[in-house]
Amino acid sequence: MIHLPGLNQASTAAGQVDLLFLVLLGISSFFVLLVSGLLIYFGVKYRHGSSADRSNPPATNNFLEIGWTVALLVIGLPVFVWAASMYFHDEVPPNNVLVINVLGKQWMWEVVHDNGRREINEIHLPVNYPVKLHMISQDVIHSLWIPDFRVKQDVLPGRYTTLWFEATETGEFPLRCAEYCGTQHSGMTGTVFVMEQADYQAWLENAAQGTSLAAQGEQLFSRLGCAACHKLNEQEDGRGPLLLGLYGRTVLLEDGTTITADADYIRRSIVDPQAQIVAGYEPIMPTFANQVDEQDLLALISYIQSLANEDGANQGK
Ligand code: HEC
Ligand SMILES: [Cu+2]
Repeated sequence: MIHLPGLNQASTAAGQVDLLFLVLLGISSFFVLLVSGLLIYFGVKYRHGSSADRSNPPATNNFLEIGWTVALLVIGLPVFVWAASMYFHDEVPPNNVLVINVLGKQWMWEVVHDNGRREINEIHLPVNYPVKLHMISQDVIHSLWIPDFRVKQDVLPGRYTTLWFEATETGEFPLRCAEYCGTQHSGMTGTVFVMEQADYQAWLENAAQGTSLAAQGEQLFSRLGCAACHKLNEQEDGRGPLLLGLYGRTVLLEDGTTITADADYIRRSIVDPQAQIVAGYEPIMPTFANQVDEQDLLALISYIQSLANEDGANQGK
């Protein structure tokens, strides 16, 4: 496979991205050469004082007009279809994906694994296994970029974005912020450690930190008094809806619309509960925006996600 200089091709997407990039570069170069070549040729041919024939300039040339329109269409559409299908592939992760949470803030990357292990400016992950980064910013817009994987995604305040990839080589790869985010933006760098799957498991379980994200969420859930309104079994009647099996379910809202209960919805339900009221309930839930930070929100979401519904089904993140 063709290689871009200075970069590894360390993910399943990298070869495709490079090929597309080189094809686009090739097409552009061809037209740059064609247009500038003609420019120089005509410049010389019709220069002041030359004996070129200027008597009968053509007003239209249908053959040329149709020719270059069709030719560009024939070149452009396949490139569009190709790039679009790559884009869809890069947007939709496979089902068995490993989720790793990433918080961007001025000026570092904070990484939280589901078992509670944390790291700063480092992401450890397994080779040959699909990984999805579940990301949010605590302040301004950042952008997580792993050049050797050819993947990049904005990290926004107030909304989760995701980025998935499958690393194909073990080793250390640079991690960058690709969105100017303040004075120390250029220092917002780190390292991705791609490990053999067994080594990764060992690394993950080696966490002395202990408590899983869901367990931290459970503690928060009782400390913040959520349980006063949200009961955890069908028998008890709470003032708020039952959260069992909420994750991934379709929720009917007071205004008649429906919404899928994903991480964004649950996050919004906690920081801005008045924005979307569940049908059949009073808008009495207070906002917790000043009592929780993004880490707490990840923990609460992870906890709610772990609450399977009655028949034990759980949609997964
Ligand atoms: C004063 C009672 C009360 C407290 C305390 C409370 N909630 Fe709620 N909550 C509600 C009510 C009522 C609703 C439904 C109306 C709405 O959407 O605001 C709701 C809705 C929700 C929803 C959306 C549920 C669905 O079925 O779509 C989530 C998620 C949620 N709350 C999480 C929490 C969490 C987490 C906490 C603690 C940090 C909490 N709530 C604290 C009353 C409460
Ligand atoms: Cu940044």
